[in-house]
Amino acid sequence: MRQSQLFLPTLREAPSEAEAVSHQLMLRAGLIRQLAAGIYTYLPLGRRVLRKLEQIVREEMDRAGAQEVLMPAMQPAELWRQSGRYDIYGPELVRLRDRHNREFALGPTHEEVITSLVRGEVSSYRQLPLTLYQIQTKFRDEKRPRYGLLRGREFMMKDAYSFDESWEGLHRSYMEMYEAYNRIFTRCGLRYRAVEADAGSIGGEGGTHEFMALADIGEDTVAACDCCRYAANLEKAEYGRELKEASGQQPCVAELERLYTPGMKKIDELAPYLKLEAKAFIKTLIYMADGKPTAVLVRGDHEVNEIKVKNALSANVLELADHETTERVTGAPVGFAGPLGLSVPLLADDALMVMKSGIAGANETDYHYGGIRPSVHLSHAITGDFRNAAAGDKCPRCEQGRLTFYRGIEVGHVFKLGTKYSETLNAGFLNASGEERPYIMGCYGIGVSRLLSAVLEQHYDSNGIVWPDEMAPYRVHVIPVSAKDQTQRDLAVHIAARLSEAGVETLLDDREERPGVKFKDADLIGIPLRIVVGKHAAEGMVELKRRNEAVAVTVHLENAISIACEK
Ligand code: 9G3
Repeated sequence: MRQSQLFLPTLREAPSEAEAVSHQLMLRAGLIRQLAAGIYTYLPLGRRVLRKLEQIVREEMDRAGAQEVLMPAMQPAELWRQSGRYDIYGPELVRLRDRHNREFALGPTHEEVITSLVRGEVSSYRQLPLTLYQIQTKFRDEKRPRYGLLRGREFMMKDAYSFDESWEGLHRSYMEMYEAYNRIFTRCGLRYRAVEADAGSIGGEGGTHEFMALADIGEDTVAACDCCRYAANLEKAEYGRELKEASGQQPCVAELERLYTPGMKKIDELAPYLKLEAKAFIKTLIYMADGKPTAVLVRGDHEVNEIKVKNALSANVLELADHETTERVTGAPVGFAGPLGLSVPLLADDALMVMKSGIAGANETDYHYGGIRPSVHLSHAITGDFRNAAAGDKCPRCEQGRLTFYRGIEVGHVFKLGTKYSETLNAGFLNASGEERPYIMGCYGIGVSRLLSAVLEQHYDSNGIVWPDEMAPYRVHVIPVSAKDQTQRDLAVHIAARLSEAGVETLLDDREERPGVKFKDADLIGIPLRIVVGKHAAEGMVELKRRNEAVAVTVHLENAISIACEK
């Protein structure tokens, strides 16, 4: 491809609204342009890379025995009503009416569609197992689309669905997909962890795994053991129980002593003021669980895990109470809320209940109580695991290692659905004994466009993108140094022609630009191998440089061509 013809609008600077590195690089390297918030056009270079990604996904899905289909984006609302999901999803589900005023949704995912398709065609156990997949545009009207393709409103997803006659069959289909995901992310050159996204391990009923690309921009937190392979989304991470009281000094205050703490609302103000660590405090948070005020108590250095609280209360909606509700329930402003004397249910985390004594708000402005002994003063509380795992906690699996935290970008998510959709959509088959049975299903997603951003978050340097070989838009970048020197231009054209004939994807920088501009652009778009045709062109000598190496070597053009043709 001649770069003078290529629609490649590079930018010197990234627009200020691009915060994520991958977003900045995609705009500067002319991969995408925004049409509207969370909605992007892929320019030629971006389309080439996205296609490379799709191809890796396709090859591994096919290798795993899945078959590619392509489903519509327009989905009849009736299907979503049958599955009971039409009213669960709010503004995130893009809804429209056709010319006959019939209701549709633009597909955010395709469980209903694929199940209704298979329902009509697969009626015997002999036709199972069956795994179908597609690579297709999804629509989710995100409240806050951001970071370019990392969180878009229209994005490319590979979604696969497996149909089995039994749970054992599902475990096999699930493992096939799990291993295919490992191959895909490895081929993309991605640093990632497969994390347990809920307590069940891969063998348990239900259960899901998320594939997290390690990147500081990631919105998820992964708790991983520094000793065994345990890793979990922080939302669901467990930890080894510290059976004894946390070590550290005991606050030297009398039982239930009132402490004057003027204006001290936060533990990180109180702790230095009282010369104590955060773990000596009791944090009291007032939540509304399905509209009912509930106090949740955790140790001062821990965070409430709202999913665990929600599950413990079997609440549909759980949210922090607003300030006036907190004041009404506790009689004091937020920073002075405490557990004593409350008339609402108390949930106390296990780690708090083993404290010998703690300090908490006195439910009175500017006052705290010291010397609270949870086993005595909070004996009426509902106790349980209500906190997030914390860095340094014991590993819940091997009990030797300690948990460390990473930020992650969820690029893949695999689920054991069981009969969740086959029952509501009345979709099943006749088993060997002629009995009606619902399909046992799994579903498997990869955010293909998000994966592109995740790879970029891990593959750049101060000069721009450094593509992994399998993802690069071109394999070789041929650059004549002087646009004026006919010898250099001719040799560059010759080399590019030889490589193209050999089937090597090649970009020839034939622009009338100064060398500095050419090399800056070459570094920015990050093609893995560069052949520079400079002052030694007359002797047939060229310079070879890999994008991820600093040093360049001078070789004869025939050597350069054979190196570039190596698979
Ligand atoms: C919706 C909307 C947003 C959604 C969903 C439905 C996420 C929804 C979960 C999944 C599960 C799996 C198959 C591929 C892998 C993920 N956001 N999910 O169901 F209506 Cl607006 O999509 N689906």
